[in-house]
Amino acid sequence: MSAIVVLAGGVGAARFLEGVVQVAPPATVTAIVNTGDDFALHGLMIAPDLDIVTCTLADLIDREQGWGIAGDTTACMDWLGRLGGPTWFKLGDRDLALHIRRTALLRAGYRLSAVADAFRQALGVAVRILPMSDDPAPTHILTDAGELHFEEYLVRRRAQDVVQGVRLHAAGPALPTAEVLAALAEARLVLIAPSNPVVSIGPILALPGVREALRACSAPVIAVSPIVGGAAIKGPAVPLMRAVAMEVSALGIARAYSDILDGIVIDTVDAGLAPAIAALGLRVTVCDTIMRGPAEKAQLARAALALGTAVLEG
Ligand code: FO1
Repeated sequence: MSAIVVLAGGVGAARFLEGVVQVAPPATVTAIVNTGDDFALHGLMIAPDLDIVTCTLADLIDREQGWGIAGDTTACMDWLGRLGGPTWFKLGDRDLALHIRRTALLRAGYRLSAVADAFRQALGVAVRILPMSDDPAPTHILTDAGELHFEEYLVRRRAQDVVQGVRLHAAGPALPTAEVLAALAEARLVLIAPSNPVVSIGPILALPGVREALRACSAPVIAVSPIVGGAAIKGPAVPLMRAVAMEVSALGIARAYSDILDGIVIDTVDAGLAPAIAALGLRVTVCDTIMRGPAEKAQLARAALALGTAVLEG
């Protein structure tokens, strides 16, 4: 049974989870991971956020990039390019093994949830890793250059296009898995990682029943703001938040989640926003939220857990 459930995107969430597993037994932690970034390339099923979370917790990640496998080689990618294949999304040789194996298992009829569980076990990760859905749920970005898959917008076109809107679950209706809904119902604490609220957490919350499950669950729901001093710690949160009329601040994050949230952890540079957040009826912890190394990751996780305990104690 899971004590702590973390809603997770990619790099920021993976780093936060590294903190959570320092302050809580890893086997009591469940990550519900965004699959809106998933896409097919070279005929392979790529699941960036699942792989980033799994490989970070397995201590295999390329720490400089935050994605890909440390020390990976590029022989296959070099040859794919030579043969006229797309090379804009860098897939190392070892990384490719994940996509080849995932594709084979999915084609053999396994659910994405079963594949994610097999991978985390094979790589020695004790945290339970749940894809938010087994259904395709791609995130599309509406831009002045047309409608693009999120990875095309972010990586291929380097987030240069003017964002006009965001289309979640662009392939049609997607459902949360039974495991996701059960984890939320059984949670003792739900944490929303410092991930992009629009394209990382947004796709999870937009699944039918998830917001309702979070409102109904007895566990405190605590977010960590990914916006510090009006800027994103990483990635294109600013244009994406603006495109969906979200204020780019820790207050904007609190407002976006206010129907499901009990408390939020914000950075010391945003201390001035605490009274306005408290006025929404939320508890606020103000602390350093920049995760420079293991100690800061643990400190941030501890702050989120302590806020959850404070909410429970009233
Ligand atoms: N991000 C990039 O900016 N460029 C890449 O070539 C790239 C390759 C890649 C391969 C595997 C993987 O799991 C992630 C990868 N990412 C790459 C990261 C990814 O595009 C995003 O950071 C996430 O989707 C956002 O969470």
